[in-house]
Amino acid sequence: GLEHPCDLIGGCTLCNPDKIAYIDELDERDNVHVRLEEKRELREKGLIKPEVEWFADGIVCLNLFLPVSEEVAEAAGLEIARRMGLEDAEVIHREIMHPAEGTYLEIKGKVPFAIDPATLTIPKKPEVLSEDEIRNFIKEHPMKVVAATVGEDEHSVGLREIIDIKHGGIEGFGIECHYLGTSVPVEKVVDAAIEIDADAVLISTIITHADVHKINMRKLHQLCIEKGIRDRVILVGGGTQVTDDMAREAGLDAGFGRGTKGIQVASFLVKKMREKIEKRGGQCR
Ligand code: B12
Repeated sequence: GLEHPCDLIGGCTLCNPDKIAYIDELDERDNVHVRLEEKRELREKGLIKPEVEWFADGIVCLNLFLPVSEEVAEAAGLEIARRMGLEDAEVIHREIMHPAEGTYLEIKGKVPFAIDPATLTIPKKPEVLSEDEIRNFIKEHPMKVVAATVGEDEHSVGLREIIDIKHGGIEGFGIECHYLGTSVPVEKVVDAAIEIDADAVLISTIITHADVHKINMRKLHQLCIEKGIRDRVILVGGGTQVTDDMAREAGLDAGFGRGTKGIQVASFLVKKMREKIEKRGGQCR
């Protein structure tokens, strides 16, 4: 069979851009051939530059609010854009919020540089297990988790997304979740984990003033050691400013930040549980 329908004609213009027949333009200084030549290096080396009108024209848009009148805001906005290194900056939209508040501006300008993707540190896409694989594992090895937002953190939405069945959370895979609520002291979370004999503890900590997220994660790890349950429970932290490296440094088994999906957390719990079972020679506990 054919892999692509266009294989029959030696590839379409998307598969083989050389097939594109450009219409000759009359202006000898500004035509498609000149423009393509200017950007040849970018195309050949796969460099990245923002674009709006033309390929790699470098155009970016800046949104800013300045607490001053419209005229002052416009002049200040253009100066800010200039100092940020934007070329050909112009104000493309202005909106007076309330005269007592200030002015919202949108500024368009160009960045003169391109980014070589080879120089970037690109985070690995988290590997997730299939829904069936997770559900089957949980059926054979039922898991219980305790979850709470800790310290003085009232931000419950993120953690609920990770747990709730209606948001594709871990409950949906058959994991039994005991949600303790918001602003729960870490001590209480650990007591609850002991009481229900939990396999994992999930804490959320979004408020991060004075590194309180790191302090709470470390406290959870330490308390579990003190109470003699650290080798039994999987500890997971999450929140907008939490990263996997940071959580592991604080003694937890994993950390999840902005944009996490329930299936990523369920996959991690299953993989970690499998590791534990293997270490115990096939025993769950
Ligand atoms: C809604 C909200 C509130 C609501 C919370 C209501 C509720 N029931 O949750 C209310 C009005 C109560 C609130 C109050 C405050 N808030 Co507020 N709030 C927000 C807001 C707008 C959205 C947060 C949210 O729900 N995001 C959506 C969810 C889905 O995303 P998420 O939380 O990041 O969660 C995801 C991941 O982080 C991860 N995750 C999160 N937790 C966990 C846990 C585990 C185990 C795992 C695996 C993953 C995980 O998975 C989630 C899904 O992808 C943010 C700004 C923003 N846009 O982010 C500010 C924000 C979080 N708040 C902030 C602040 C400062 C406050 C207040 C201190 C304000 C004040 N001075 O009173 C108070 C603090 C109250 C308190 N004691 O906690 C700051 C925090 C700054 C900081 N970095 O420390 C933010 C960032 C706003 C800002 N830019 O200043 N807030």
